[in-house]
Amino acid sequence: MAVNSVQTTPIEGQKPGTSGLRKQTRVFMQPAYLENYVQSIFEAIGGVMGKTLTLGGDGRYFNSQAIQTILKMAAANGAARVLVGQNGILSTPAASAVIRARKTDGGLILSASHNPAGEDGDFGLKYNIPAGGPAPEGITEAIYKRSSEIGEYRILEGAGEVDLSVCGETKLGGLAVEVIDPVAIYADLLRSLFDFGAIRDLFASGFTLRFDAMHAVTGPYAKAILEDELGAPAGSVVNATPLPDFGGGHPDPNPVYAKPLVDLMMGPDAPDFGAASDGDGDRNLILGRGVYVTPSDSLAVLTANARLAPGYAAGLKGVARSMPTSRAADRVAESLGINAFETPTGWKFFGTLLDAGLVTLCGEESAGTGSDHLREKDGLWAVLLWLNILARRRESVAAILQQHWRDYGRDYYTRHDYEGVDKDAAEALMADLRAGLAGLPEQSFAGLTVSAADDFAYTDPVDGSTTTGQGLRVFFQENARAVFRLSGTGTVGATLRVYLERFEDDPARLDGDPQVMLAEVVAAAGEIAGIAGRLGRDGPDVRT
Ligand code: G16
Repeated sequence: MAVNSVQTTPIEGQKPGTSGLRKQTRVFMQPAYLENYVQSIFEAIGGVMGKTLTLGGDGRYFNSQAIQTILKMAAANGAARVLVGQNGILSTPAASAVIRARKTDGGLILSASHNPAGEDGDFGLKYNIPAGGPAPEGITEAIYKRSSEIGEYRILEGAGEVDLSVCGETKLGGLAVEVIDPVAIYADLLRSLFDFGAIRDLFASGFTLRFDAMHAVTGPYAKAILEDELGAPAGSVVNATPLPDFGGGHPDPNPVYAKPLVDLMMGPDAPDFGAASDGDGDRNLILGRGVYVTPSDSLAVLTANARLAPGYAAGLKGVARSMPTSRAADRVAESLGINAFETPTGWKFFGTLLDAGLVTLCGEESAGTGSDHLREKDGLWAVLLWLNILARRRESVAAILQQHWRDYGRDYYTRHDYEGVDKDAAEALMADLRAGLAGLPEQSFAGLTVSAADDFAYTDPVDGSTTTGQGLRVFFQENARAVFRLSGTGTVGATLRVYLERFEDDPARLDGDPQVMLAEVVAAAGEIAGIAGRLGRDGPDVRT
């Protein structure tokens, strides 16, 4: 075995998006693409000489090959130890748990999250810092800068593949490769937060569950925790075997891509509780019999009820949500007298607030919820917190939600996605909208009058860093809001996201259909941005 310094040239476009670098799998498989990016990460964090890293991914196509390459590069760059999930698998929350529990010098997570997998799908790679969370913008910018200057990468030559199928330690040159159980550390952490006894009693009383792992990484975690440990009936976890192409599906847990689960929950044979997670296990979808809980409402309900779980019994320090997430959690925070923060989209923006002890729970409309137990959002954690609350309240999901709306009012909410649209057209739409923002106040659209409009900017209250251009907000006098943003996680064309909400506290109007209750806001947003004409689309591809 020898360390080989391979001459290379910069590859354009290695710019991390909302959450790491995501590209089509074939792009990642091009010669030197992965190697350039990994070397850029190593150099941007000051090298890995003598360091310990965590490594794992969601098991999608190219995961195994990429892991072997990264191990050889870590060895060649002088890393002391890499903790790698068995067979190269670690869900994103489990990777965060390992980084924190074993105090590694950060980690590399291989995933394109909810994006489809396979040779014709997507692949991704991100670096998480030693606190366990996604690298903040200062580091991702340094990685990108490095990738545009790179002249060589280092890799171990003459080494065979490391066997990752058995837990234990092996050597790769001077590097210790420690293959770890992907579930154990993570399950220990969850056990410390929730009343597993109460949840076990709930299942023993006949409570029924369907968890759809969507053939992605959470299957083994969900089976071990929900079925084997908590006693959910065998078969409660479906699509539990992770497949390299996620079974050809789109593991984004929303009402469109998790339609079979939603149909079951809305039908006569619905179990008491339904949930799903995404490709890498950090997102969640929550359903009750006959009811879909929006991620924004889920965050609010969890904030209001978290004290029922032992890990949060002492109360919450605060709650943070991304800007496009509805204001439902803010109302709960106000009534509890705790902090509430509004951050840009991207879990990385919660890191400083969590590290500083300013917030305990965080959530995003994009189906992410989590707490200070990790620095990633955590799909199974959200499911267990809901189960813990249900085990203590012994009411249905629908009853809990309705009571919540009676107590706090309801933020009707929907997100409309226009996927795979022409990039230039989408960028021009946003540019024109941005240019016209100042002229919007006092104008009326579809019966609603604009009260204010801006381009969201954020100054981190802990480290003072500033981020601009994070989404265009239009507020209406009628207690409604529309937000426009381009997705930062797609790989083809552009995806326009339009986030729509309206607050209602009339007790007689709390049970409406969001698409009906928001029809005026949808129409106003369409008019303001000229969506149909400019994008040539009659309607969105996804309504969450
Ligand atoms: C990532 C980020 C989230 C973000 C989401 C949506 O999630 O970690 O914080 O809300 O992308 O991003 P966008 O609207 O830019 O597509 P994940 O689950 O894809 O890692």
